[in-house]
Amino acid sequence: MLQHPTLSQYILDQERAVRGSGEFSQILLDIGVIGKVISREVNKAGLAGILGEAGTENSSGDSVKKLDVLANDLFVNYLSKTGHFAALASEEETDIVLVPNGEHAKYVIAFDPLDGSSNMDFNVSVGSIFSIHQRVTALGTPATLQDFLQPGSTQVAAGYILYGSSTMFVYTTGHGVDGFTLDPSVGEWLLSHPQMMIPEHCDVYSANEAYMYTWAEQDKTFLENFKRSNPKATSRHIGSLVADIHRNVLKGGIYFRPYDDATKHTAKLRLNYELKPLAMIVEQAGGATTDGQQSILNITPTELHQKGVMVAGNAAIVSTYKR
Ligand code: AFP
Repeated sequence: MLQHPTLSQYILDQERAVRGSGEFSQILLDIGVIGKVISREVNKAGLAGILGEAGTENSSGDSVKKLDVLANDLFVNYLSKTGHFAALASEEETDIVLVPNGEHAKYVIAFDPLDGSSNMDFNVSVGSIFSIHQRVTALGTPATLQDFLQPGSTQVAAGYILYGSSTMFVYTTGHGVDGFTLDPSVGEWLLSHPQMMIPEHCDVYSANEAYMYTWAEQDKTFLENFKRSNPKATSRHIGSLVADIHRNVLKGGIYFRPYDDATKHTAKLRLNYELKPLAMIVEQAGGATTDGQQSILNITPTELHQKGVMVAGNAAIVSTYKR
């Protein structure tokens, strides 16, 4: 039955090849467990109206948590108990969360537990995103905000779980990008997309063109040039970042999110939870990312919840975007 290696077989093989300690394998397996639980909850979200509205009580009198709250609680509670992390940062939490007795743990993790959750009610794909760094503060002391203010280039692993028509776990540890599909019948992640690479051919662009009227002139020109120079250019924008990036990595495409309002420099996407990890995936899959001046991976955040812009996808096209 299992022609494809499972996540644990694959990770343990990789770990043996580099004679690792096994700690990293365990971290990825833990994230895989969280992904399976969220996948189960997302799949029955449509039943919320039958079993009880989120935020209320279900027919059995149990309170039904909103899915983004549930996903956040799961990430925080599960990862706090693994012993691998000194602190966590979530898109849903105001400040970093120190792990009790985590002073001797080597890593910190930032995550967006359920990105695109405003799409949930309409059965549109959503995703969880994570970014892992080694601490810069001394082992034996509590982690601090400083541990999260590191550029994406120092991430030791990053990835996402996409809850779509099937559930996929896609990650990189800096040696390419591997994708696993959840076989719900046996509850296993199976290696379905080894060493994902962005195809060279690129017809797709993903942009929320509703904001175009407030874009800078060069942003409008960039997109116009892309369309004009490619007669097959076509738009695919889901408005759920993980799904947009995933499709573009597999099919070839450009994700285009400049400042929504160029005069006010308003941006929506968060560096620590969305941009850094997804930029690592795109670049490890042979693509490129930029904010118009430098790779997204070279930006050092100065605030935990910092927002930014991103153009990501096929390297030849991304390299032509300047701001
Ligand atoms: P939500 O989690 O609030 O749905 O935001 C998701 C998101 O950050 C990202 O997944 C989308 O690509 C982006 O917002 C879409 O936002 P716009 O509707 O402003 O394009």
